[in-house]
Amino acid sequence: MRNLTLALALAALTAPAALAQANMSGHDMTMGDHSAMSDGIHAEATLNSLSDGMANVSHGPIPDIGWPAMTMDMTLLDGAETGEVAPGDTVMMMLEKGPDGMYGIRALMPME
Ligand SMILES: [Cu+2]
Repeated sequence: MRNLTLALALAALTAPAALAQANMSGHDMTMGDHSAMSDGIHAEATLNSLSDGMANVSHGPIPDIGWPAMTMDMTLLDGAETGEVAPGDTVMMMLEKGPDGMYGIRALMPME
């Protein structure tokens, strides 16, 4: 009986440490994912028009990738999410490099 109590006490002591370690590795993975996604750029823009595979946007400077403010056509990447925005909206653009190495739109989200 005494051994069982000791075993339970040990389990209670070591469990939180195991949990903490799991959290730590989870955190590390999140950090790793984030740096792996450093190609993902967010920028605010006005959506001027939206057509199949293309969006025309007016965006401010995007220092992350060295772009000045401009109005431009941008490719919509395969499977880009644009369902909740319409021309005239102020949007948050999520940009990623496409297969051609050029930045394209991964998603357009309405600005709150
Ligand atoms: Cu531009």
